[in-house]
Amino acid sequence: QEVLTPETVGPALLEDVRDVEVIDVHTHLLPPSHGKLMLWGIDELLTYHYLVSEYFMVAPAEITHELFFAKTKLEQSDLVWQGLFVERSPISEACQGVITTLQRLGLERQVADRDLRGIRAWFAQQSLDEHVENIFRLAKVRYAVMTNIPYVEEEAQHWQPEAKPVTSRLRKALRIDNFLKGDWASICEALKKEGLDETMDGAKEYLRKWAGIYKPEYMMASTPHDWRYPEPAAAASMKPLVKAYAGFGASELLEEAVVPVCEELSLPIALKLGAWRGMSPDLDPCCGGDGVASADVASLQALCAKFPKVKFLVTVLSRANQHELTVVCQKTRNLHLYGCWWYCNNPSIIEELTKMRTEMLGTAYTAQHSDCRVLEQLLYKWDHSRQIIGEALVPYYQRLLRKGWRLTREELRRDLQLLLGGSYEAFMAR
Ligand code: RAT
Ligand code: ZN
Repeated sequence: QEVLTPETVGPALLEDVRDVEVIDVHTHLLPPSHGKLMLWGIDELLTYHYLVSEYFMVAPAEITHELFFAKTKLEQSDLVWQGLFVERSPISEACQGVITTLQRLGLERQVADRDLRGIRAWFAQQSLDEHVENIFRLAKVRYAVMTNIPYVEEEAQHWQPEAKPVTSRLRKALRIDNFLKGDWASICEALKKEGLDETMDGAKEYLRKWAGIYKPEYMMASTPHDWRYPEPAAAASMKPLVKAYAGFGASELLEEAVVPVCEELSLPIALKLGAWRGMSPDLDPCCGGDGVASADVASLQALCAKFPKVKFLVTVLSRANQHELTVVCQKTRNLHLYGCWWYCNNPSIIEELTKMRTEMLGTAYTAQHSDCRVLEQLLYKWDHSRQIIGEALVPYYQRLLRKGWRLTREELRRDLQLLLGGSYEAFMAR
């Protein structure tokens, strides 16, 4: 039994945080059976929406958004490489991610030579199924949860009439943003396609049907940036006044369809608060057009309090919301906090959030999720986060040990496992 000291706990922690097998509770990865929807390889890495957004800040004026998005993936990737990796040093987080990924794949020489062709040649040699397994093994990710959207036709067709078996590395999640948005028109379209009634019962049947196909870990939605729960009285009372109004609003859909079906099937609801969708529509073709807004954390608290039998998972996009959210999480038994999302998935913010969360929640939260869209991003997103989370945690253990607390290496590993998947599984199983 290795007993740690204030001197040995730091190196031990940094080693163990690199080794621990994590659970990735939210990604956009899809299995190889989804064909071109499964993103992998250098050209997908270079055209990740974080990088395309960055590229437009330095792109020559004649490269309009229209022109760029009309190009092939290969041409787009050439432009991003030239603009962000050749003409300047790739110091941003998303750029560094590409370099970490290539280094982890043993492509240092090609990177040093700025040899994009050589990099492409390496990827072209990979056989996909092996490559998937290899990446999960290298990233030390036990499994990742996908984002499965039933009303996106080209995606849904891969599951019908029932889900095909996929690698045990990927689990499913039923994504239902249109319900939380109160987008009754788009829900009706989906109901029509499935031959279901355009009623609240039809909507419930639709959720049940897709939950039956996916057997998801949870239902997930990102809420509109101005989401309020309960809906302000003014908005609700307007509805009967609108003569042609025949649909349901966000709160009704949540209370009368989503929550009852989740209760019935014992499914948690994972929420993502604070994305300001379509802030910069020019970038929407690459998924990069969204901004961030401070969300109403009190609405989340009200929702959890109103439905104590439903489990909620939550992450927020705005740094400004993080402190109040952490307090709400500490007080709310049916709520679990996960990850540093998107604009918060930057080293300086991960460090700050990990410290604050540890100080208030101990190990009862999930320190990170990757949100990967491209397979190989698992390498960099997890490498970077492991390092930062590890460094952020060291002082807490040193302080504890200086007080005479006896800590074994095994106990340290247990804690790291809790923070990177164990607490999630415990919450889900409770
Ligand atoms: O981080 C992202 O890739 C975003 O585009 C969103 O998809 C976000 O993660 C989400 O799940 O809504
Ligand atoms: Zn996401």
